[in-house]
Amino acid sequence: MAKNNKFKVRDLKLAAQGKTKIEWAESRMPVLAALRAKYKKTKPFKGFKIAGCLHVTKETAVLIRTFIDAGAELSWSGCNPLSTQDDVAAALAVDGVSIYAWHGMNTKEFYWCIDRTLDFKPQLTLDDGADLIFTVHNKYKNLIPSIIGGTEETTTGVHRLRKMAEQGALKYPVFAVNDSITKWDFDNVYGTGQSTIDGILRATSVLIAGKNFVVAGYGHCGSGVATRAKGLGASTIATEVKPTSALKATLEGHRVMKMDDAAKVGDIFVTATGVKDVIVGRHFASMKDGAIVCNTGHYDCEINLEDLNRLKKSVRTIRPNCEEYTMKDGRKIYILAKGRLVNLSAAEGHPSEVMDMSFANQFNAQLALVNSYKAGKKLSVNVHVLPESMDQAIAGVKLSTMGIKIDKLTKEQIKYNEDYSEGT
Ligand code: XFA
Repeated sequence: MAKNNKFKVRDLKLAAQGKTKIEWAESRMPVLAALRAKYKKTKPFKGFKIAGCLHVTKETAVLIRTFIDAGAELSWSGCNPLSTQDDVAAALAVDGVSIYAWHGMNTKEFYWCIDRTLDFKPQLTLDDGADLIFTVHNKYKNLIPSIIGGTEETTTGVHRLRKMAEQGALKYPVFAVNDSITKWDFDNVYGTGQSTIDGILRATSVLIAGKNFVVAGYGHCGSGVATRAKGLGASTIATEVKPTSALKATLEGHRVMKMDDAAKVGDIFVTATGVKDVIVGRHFASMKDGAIVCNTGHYDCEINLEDLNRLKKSVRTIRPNCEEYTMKDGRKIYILAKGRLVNLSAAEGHPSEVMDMSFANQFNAQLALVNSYKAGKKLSVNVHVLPESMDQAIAGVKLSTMGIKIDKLTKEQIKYNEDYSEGT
């Protein structure tokens, strides 16, 4: 590849280390590898420019390489100043990718980077959090006529885009990658499930078996965490506000109770609700000596640390991401990662195997945009979801790379199903 790429990264000397990391992720992302092999010859993205605004991690680097092999031209920035892996960014820059990302950049720099990725007039945008789409809509309206469409990775981004579409403010079609089953279900249940346990273990190294493990919120993330904790031998307790979720937790073998009651018996607490003040002063006041408390929900306000600070006598750091609060009555309570997402702060977020499927959806969504453009079929200016058949295709490839074979419906079975649904 001709290396006329523009970039701004922290330190190019980190490139070799970044390359090793990317290769490791690559070996764990078989669905992207399959897409790469499939489109390497036909290059469906040839002549198309994609601007991306997505966490610059080793997994994203594998997605970037997949797009490049499929013929795309790219320009990339990170979508969060703290998620950029500087060694990965360096490896991409050395590899010829136009990339603007470094760890710890400020807000002004963040938008400067987005602006640079728009300099090359992309026809496609790829987002995590919709900042790129917003920037195009607010600042670079002139680009809109030549933009085919965009894709969005997260719940928050999709939510913002749907609001925009409702108000008629959205000016080009967008695929909500987040809404694919192979994205959000697997991210939340298996990604968050494992990485949360990973974070707790790295921060504390406690034995999970035999502990009363309290999970606040039995949504997809909470159920993933609870299932893993149970698998490690914990006695699991879920707290909920929604009857159907509470019932589900009960039937899946977890005890369900109010937080006021769970607070008295829990050894380890994980919040995964998305709302604030899940664990507050009165809960800290009734906790057992030695209780460990952490959060894996979207916000860092699920645990009320102001309340805890009022109840404490002293605080000290025990190990990275583990702070010991000594209460006025002498009990000790341990807070992990200052109440921020423990799976990101104390562990490494979603494993590559999980990102593999999320990013295969990103790839398919971008490809769907290009294919509809080539076919002369204009997608309506709205937030679209990928067809279920694409979810099934991704899951199918994942299974086959795992060496797992499944059954196929026979012609007779298909006919039976069709007759049945017609009500005959
Ligand atoms: C960092 C991600 C965020 C990293 C990057 C470096 C390291 C660890 C911050 C992120 C997201 Cl906000 O990645 C993790 Cl050392 N991810 C996604 C991710 N999680 N998300 C857990 O791993 C999903 C999510 C989150 C946090 C949805 C809604 C709100 C918060 C990007 C990524 N992860 C794989 C990293 N493997 C090293 O590529």
